[in-house]
Amino acid sequence: MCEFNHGAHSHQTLDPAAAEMLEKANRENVQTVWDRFEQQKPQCGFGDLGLCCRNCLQGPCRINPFGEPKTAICGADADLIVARNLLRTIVGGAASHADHSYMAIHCLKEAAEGKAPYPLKGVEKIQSVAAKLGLSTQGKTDNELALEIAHVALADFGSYSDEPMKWLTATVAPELLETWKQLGILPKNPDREIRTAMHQTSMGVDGSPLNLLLSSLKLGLVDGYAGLQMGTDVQDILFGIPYPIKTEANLGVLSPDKVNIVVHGHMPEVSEKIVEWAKKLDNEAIEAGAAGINIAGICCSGNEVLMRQGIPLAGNYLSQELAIITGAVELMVVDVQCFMPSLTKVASCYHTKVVTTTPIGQLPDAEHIPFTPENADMKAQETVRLAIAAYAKRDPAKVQIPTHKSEAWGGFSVETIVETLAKLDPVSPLKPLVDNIIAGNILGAVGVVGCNNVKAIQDQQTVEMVKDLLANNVLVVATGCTAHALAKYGFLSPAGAKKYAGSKLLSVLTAIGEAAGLNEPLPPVLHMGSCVDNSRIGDLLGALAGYLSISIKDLPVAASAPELQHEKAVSIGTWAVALGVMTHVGVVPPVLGSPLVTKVLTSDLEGLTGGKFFVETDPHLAAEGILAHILAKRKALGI
Ligand code: BF8
Ligand code: SF4
Repeated sequence: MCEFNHGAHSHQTLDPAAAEMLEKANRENVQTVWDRFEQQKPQCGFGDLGLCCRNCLQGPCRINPFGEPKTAICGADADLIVARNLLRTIVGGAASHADHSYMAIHCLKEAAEGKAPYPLKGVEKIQSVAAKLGLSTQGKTDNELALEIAHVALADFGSYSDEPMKWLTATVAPELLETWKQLGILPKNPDREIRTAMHQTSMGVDGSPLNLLLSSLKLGLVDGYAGLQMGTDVQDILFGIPYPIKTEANLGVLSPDKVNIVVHGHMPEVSEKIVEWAKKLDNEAIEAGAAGINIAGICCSGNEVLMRQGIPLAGNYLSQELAIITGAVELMVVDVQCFMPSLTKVASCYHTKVVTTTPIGQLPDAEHIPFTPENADMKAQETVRLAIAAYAKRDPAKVQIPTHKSEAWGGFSVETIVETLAKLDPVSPLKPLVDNIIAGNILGAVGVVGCNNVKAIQDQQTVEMVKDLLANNVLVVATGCTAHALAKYGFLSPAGAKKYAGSKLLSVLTAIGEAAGLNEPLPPVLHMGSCVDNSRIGDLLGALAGYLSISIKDLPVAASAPELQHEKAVSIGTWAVALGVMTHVGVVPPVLGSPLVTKVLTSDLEGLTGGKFFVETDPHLAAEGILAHILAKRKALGI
């Protein structure tokens, strides 16, 4: 594995720390995701266009976009194959998010019943979620109420009625519900919708591309409410509502003299316990000759512990192998989603231990330490002690930690944003924000979210596009690996406001920052959390639309995933367009093989929900398109 002969090709990253580690990987003959991408070239054109089907054993079938065959063995054409594949992609994303939130609900139930060692830290959230769900709170303890909330969530997963999901109907405005009802896309039990969509896309069932596209919207709503919304609500109850907190980002956060543990994946049930026990076992690390224990985060686990604990970010999706290549990571603990199967191979070149923790997320050469809500304390101790033991095996000759790191603020929950704005107007906190939008000081707002994708230069599309948006006085909120990307270049810091924000936006950020007692402007990009926390952006949009008595689709806002890679990013995007938000994607999804599907997604959809996809791989043109959209929405509002 450490004998990989790198050819002469340039690595594609904007991040100087990543570039430094890629040179190290070259010297040490370690293969990375960029090398494997090169080996995959040229990627299959049929797959790229969405024109390959393997849904039955007569296949694989391919449609030739330039001639024959125009139909597959069973008679499916390009439109059908692309629409079926798209729905299966969205099912993959929705299933990942729904399963993630189900695990959190299970943990909440065990915790509320006193069977799992998680004190419920989000007491205010218990009250607000109970109110949203219409639960009576009188005479109930926090634990009793939390248990009732867990049961409402579980009832959605166990429902056999034809009623739409309770969590959805309790969250969104009646007017949106009506739109979705008219379209026939209100999801029932999320597990059932996932099953039905797999059935619908199997050989010889749905032959209607348009019907499949409507189901795609429905599965987008499964993602939005059984995944994102439920996940965030439940995680806030368990671990607390995030509040602004300062930290640092990029590989420079790794410590030269401490035991470095990297948390990676998505489940705060695991990462929070690692943080807790790392603090408690710090002395053992000192006894082992280290200066203590340092935790850093990759991907969404990083975002989760950043928001609530101020843990620094080591890097986003494409940097996960590079963290190990520093030679300074004793242990990387993963749970579910977005960890590369290559991690153990990279780790085998160093002293790094890789620990898997869930029954469905195992790696053959990793140490498997199965976490459950009940045993989490024990398993977290075991994991942290494994890291301490690994410290003795660190090879100083192989250690090279890049110096790059930037100040980054995280933890901008909706609760925090409203509380901060209340310093300006205690009676009507959203008023100052809306007034500034109306006055044009804030031109609009964009949620920039999603991943890295090895097809794009790491972080570049995100950074270039966000620079253009901020310069044009557009406020940006970010989640997921995009938040990491922006953190690395200073966008999540007050200094970033002075550097990147247009003058009008800067004056608003400064006024809010001063009112909040910061003596500095707010960061121009507000870090709203992990990918499930995109629900927070949905909540904020709902609140703004409600305040103005208009629909979300009429707001001067947009969403963007400049470097998406995961199925989850596609399902989140589909939820966003169902909400009525124009959603930019900077990597072309595999739909271009069907002119019909492409047209529906990028144009016709607007007539149904108000939202649509906007595909643009050039970051400056993407920003232009988004700005034009925001200006058109402003014009329609008469502002
Ligand atoms: O759920 S942004 S690469 S880590 S999928 Fe994955 Fe994409 Fe990162 Fe978080 Ni979201
Ligand atoms: Fe081919 Fe149809 Fe089977 Fe797909 S379902 S592999 S298009 S025969």
